[in-house]
Amino acid sequence: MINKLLIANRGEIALRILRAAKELKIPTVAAYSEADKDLMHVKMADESICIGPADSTQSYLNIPAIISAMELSGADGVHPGYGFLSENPDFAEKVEKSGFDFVGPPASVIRMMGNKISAKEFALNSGLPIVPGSSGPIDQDTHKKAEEIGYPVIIKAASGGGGRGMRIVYSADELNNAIELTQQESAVAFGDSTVYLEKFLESPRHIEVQVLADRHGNVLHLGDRDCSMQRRHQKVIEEAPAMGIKKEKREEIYAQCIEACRQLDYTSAGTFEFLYENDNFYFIEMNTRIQVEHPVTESVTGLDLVKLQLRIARDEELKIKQEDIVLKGHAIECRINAENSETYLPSPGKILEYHAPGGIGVRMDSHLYKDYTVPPYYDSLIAKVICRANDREDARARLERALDEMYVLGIDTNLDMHRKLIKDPNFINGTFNINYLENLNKDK
Ligand code: MV4
Repeated sequence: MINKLLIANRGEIALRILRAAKELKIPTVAAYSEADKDLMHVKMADESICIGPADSTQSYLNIPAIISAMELSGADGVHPGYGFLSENPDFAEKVEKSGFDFVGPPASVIRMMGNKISAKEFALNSGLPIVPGSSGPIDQDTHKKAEEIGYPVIIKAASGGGGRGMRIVYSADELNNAIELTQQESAVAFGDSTVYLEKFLESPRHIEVQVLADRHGNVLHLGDRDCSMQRRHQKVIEEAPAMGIKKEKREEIYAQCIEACRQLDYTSAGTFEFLYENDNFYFIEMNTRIQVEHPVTESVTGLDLVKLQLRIARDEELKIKQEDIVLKGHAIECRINAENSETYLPSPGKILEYHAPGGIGVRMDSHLYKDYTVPPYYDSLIAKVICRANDREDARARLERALDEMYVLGIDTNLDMHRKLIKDPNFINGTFNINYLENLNKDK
């Protein structure tokens, strides 16, 4: 039911969750680490409880500490946000078994999607298009399979994801060595040496489909996003909808995602991730959490995804039908990080002065305030600036204006990088893929 919600996260997403809970009149408990007592949402929550030291393994990743915080505060629901425990099936299971509500899909679904081989196998069986490759873990037939699909191929860890545990192989003589190295690395990193093989797509876009499902069998898609503008597996700019995809192609992939959700008994918000190349979608992973970039989808649908997640977790039935969801205009998000513009290293410290952009069509999700000190222990995301307008160029121009208004003094940020990037002719024209930003930085 959720009569009191524990927020098991920090930063902008914790504030985002707090705002949604407030609108639903759900009392909140902020679970925070020793380094985070000054966070905006900790001050704003009805209650707060310290769950451990700054080191996230002892606080935001500490399952017993979070369960205890629920018991001590009387919270009966928990929102994990993104990162940390959001896709940890053991945590979701523990919450379920304690009789509490986990804001997300069932633990069993999180577990299945956490294994990339079982996720792919499920996707294949449900009718989603997948990247050609080994059906299941690597075996004696792998060399034959690699010849068949053609080099380059990629070896991926079954327990990897988000860019960790992968190796590209350009020719047959490198294959065995690459398999062995990836297996060794995966064993160390994930405690699971299982790897699989796929055709390596050399210049795809990263396109994802947002879905939402309640506990009464209603499943909706909320359109797509392009997240190709990234470096080192960190998304930098995201937008909705993705440019230049034919209507029929879109409708086809949406229908396949909805069918997959039905077969999974999926609930809550989720995202199907695809590589997109030569007008074809290839499923790679499913994210079973709310994502950083959800505001671009909120901006074009007018829906509050976090509020809907909470309503779903309270067993409410979705009132909106698919035909009620009309995508309006275009939205673009810039991720503002506290980082050094040359080294990309985190740049924590005290915010001396600060101005948030505003005006029509501008949204800023941020926990920053003047005199707040960004701690060095966590992700360097300090703000998301999202602009919506009736078309992409107007949204882009609005973002250009909004970024010019914004300033953060006292720490280094990537604001200047964003100001440049959104004026880049290839960004303006939409001629970019997942390699674009990485290659742009190489030229410097
Ligand atoms: C790939 C690929 C090319 N071909 N798989 C990286 C993260 C993980 N989610 C999957 N990833 C990739 N899988 C095949 N068969 C290229 C990537 C990839 C990537 C994907 C999405 C967004 C950014 C990326 C950056 C580098 C590599």
